[in-house]
Amino acid sequence: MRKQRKFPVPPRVLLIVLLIMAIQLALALLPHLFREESHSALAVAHAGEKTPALRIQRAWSPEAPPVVKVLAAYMILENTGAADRHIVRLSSPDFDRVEIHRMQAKDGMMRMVEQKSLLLPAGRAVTLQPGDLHMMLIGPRRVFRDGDHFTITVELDDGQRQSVQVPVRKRNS
Ligand SMILES: [Cu+2]
Repeated sequence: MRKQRKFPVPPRVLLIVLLIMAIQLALALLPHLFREESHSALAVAHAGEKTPALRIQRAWSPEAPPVVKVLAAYMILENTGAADRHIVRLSSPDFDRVEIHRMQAKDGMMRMVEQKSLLLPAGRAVTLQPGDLHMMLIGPRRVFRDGDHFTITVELDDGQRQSVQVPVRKRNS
């Protein structure tokens, strides 16, 4: 009679059974952990909807001749939240690219410098206006006339997104 016969189950089989049980336990727990994570992400998104930290006002874009392939947009961006935010991305279905530029004097010349990330201080308003900060709209996908609108989506560093309808107006109206 061999020694192993004394065990009701051979040790190797017992080990495999334990391993299967451990894997089953891990599989049962893992989706639960992921679910917890997605729940909290959802809560953040809802909180953001209820209290949007960004208020956009007085948006407009000066009408330009159809040959002009770069337009500008101006507006007031107010951060009504308690935390500083940055604009990290701009997009529009009506343009190839949207950037934020600042007019800066260099060597006696005014130049436009792209702002990769624009700070919106907590509780403050940042004004985009001619000769200063502005949105640069590159590659319009159609011609915009006085009275037309286009959409720009602003994305903040906390993931909050806000779209603004920008009316096109004659420059001196
Ligand atoms: Cu510019």
